[in-house]
Parts: sequence; structure tokens; C-alpha cells
Amino acid sequence: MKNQVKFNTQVIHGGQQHDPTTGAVMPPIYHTSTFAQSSPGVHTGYEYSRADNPTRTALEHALESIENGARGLAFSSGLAAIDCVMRLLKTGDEVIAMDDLYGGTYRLFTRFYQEIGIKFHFIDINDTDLFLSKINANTRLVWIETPTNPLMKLANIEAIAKITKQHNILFAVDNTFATPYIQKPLDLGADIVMHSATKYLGGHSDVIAGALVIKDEELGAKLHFTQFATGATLGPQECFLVLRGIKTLHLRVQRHCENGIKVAEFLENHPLIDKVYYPGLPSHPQYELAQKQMKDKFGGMVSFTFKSKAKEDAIKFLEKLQIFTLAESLGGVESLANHPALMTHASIPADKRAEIGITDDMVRLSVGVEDIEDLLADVQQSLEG
Ligand code: P1T
Repeated sequence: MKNQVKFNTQVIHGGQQHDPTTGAVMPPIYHTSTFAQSSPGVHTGYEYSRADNPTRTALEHALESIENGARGLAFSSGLAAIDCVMRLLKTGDEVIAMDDLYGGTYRLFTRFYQEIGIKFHFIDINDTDLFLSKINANTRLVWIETPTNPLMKLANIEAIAKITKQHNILFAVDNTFATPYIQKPLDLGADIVMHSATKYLGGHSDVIAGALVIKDEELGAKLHFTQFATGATLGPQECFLVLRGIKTLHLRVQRHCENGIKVAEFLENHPLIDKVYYPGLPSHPQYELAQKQMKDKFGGMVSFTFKSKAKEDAIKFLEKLQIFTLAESLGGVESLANHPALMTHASIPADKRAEIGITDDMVRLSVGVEDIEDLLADVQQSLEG
């Protein structure tokens, strides 16, 4: 079952089957490293869990279903998933990436892949002339987040896909912030979707996991081989947790969206707050694109800065929160708050952060699914108390 049912049905049933041996409705957690063979090389399709494991297969089929791809792969972290894509490249290849990315992605690109001779162009990809000017015969990959972490910038997936197709360049979208409940990059022309499944897919802040979903079967097989050969697979227990998370993705993200916009509006109307970064606000510079691409669902991530521009105000706010927890990460049922410059994006050099606008007075909220009145009261008491 892939495309013939709608999304809320896909998250629960997509790619799933009852356990063939017992009829178990939920997939068993196959805690086994290896599988018996009746004769050398004769087996059930499973040989060794680094190659494939039935619980991982169940998760991977669910990923294929919700992102509408040919091949899903589950990794030991989001960064392991990104790393697997990067291993397609060789020295001399070039990558065009958005200028705002999760700090760990930027670190992987600049501290590992740049050092082995891959060239990165971190640009405002919405500037089409600039984007086109960076494409040359060595360009292999375009890598974007939309919305970005933490500035909530959008990129027009469909427009970028047209260009990458023309130039035969791979196009990967980190869909962690939006989730397929909001947007499906493969349907808009991307080749690869990536997730930090640690976030909304898992949804409960109890697992580190990553995912790739690939549109093309052949490329999917190549990435599966890379994963098998390098080993960053997700264990069966974690696969089960992410799969369980996916079954309520639509319910959770719907509430994240409802609460997210209310928190964004509250902040925008607050006298102490300067800018609010949220694609569902008409003040967002790409509000029109957000309405179209995100289908009027804007997610639970909100960033903001203070009129005072004072780092101390951001820190004071974060220390006072009572329901929001000050912690890295996002996308769990509980609300979290983060200081990008000191926490999640500290691996980006200060001058680069300043250049793209990650200021020291910036706070990023992952708005959870608690009662909105309690969340707003918490934000208010931390701002005014
Ligand atoms: O943490 P990991 O599962 O390896 O995923 C990395 C990653 C990739 N892409 C995006 C957009 C992300 O937000 C992350 C992880 N981000 C955080 C931990 C954070 O608090 O922003």
C-alpha cells in the first residue's frame, strides 16, 4: 500500500504487514544480529542485520510510503544519513548548499568533506542568478533545508528541482522541520529526502535516528550499499520507536502547527520582541511560498530576537522558562527552547553566524503539543517576570 490511500492512513498502514509467522499486528523487534541459512548463501532474504533487519525493513517501508519514494533507509542518526549521501561524492566535486543549515550539517560539510577536497558554495539559493552562477561541470549536489534551522528561511523546492534536473545535479532536501505532513519534496522534484528522525518522525525525544528516502530505485540501491558497507544502520529497538512515532505523526504535527502559529503571533505582538521567524506569519518574507509549498501548515518551530538585541535578555528568558525545557533538539511532544549561537549552531564560526543573521539574542522554540494557554503563559512569564 503506497499511493492509493491518503496521508493519515499511510502513516499507520503504509508499507506495513502483520508479522507473517505470528500475525502480530505491530512489528516485532527483531533483536538478532544474524539469520540462519539452510545451505551457504541460501536464506530467507535476511543474512546479517547490518545489511537488513526485519524491524528496520518495516520502518523503511513506512518511510517510503509517507515520503512517496522508491527506497527508504534508516540510519543511526540524522548526520549518518547526510554522511551517506556525501559519500557519493569525490574530491573535486562541488556542492551548492543553503547558507542556513543545522550547525552539525555545516560542521560535517566544512570539517570533513571540505578537507578532502569537495568544494562548498553556501548561498542564498533563492537568488536564482547567484545559484545559476555557482553551477559548473563539477557541481554534483544541491543540499537544502526548508524551513532552515534556525532562521526559518524557505527554498522553492519545485523551482530548484527544475534547475537541478536541467543540469543533471542531485537534489537533496532535509525535510526535518516540515515533515511529510506539511510538504513532500520528492513530489516536488527532489531526488533525496533526508530526516533527522530524532525529531518529528520519532516525536518523543527518546531516540537518535536518521532517514533517507530516495525517489529512484537505482540510486536507492547505491545508497543502501553505501550504508551496508560503512555500517551506520539503526538498531531494531530504535526502528520500532521511530515506526511507532510515525503512526501519530499527523496528529502531533497538526497540533504543533496550531500551537506554533499562536506562539509566533503572541511573540510578534509583544513589545519586547524584535523579529519573529515563522513562515506562517504574513511578515515572513516568503509567506506566499509558505502558503503554497507548506499548504497553510507551518510547523512548530519559531525563532525570535529581542528589541534590546541583548544576549543577556535571551539567556534570562531561557533560564526562566518552566514548561519549555532548555535543551538542544526539537520535534518532540514536549516544548523545548534553545539558544542557537551557544548551543545547536556553536560549531558555525561567529563571523559566519553574524553574516547570516544568527545573532546572540536569538532564541529558537520547538513548540510542543501541550495546552496552548500554558505555553503562552510560560513565554509571557519568562519575558516579563
Ligand atoms: O541529531 P541528528 O539526528 O544526527 O540530526 C542532525 C540534524 C540534521 N538536520 C536538521 C535540520 C537538524 O535539526 C538536525 C539536528 N538538530 C538538532 C539537534 C537541533 O537542535 O537543531
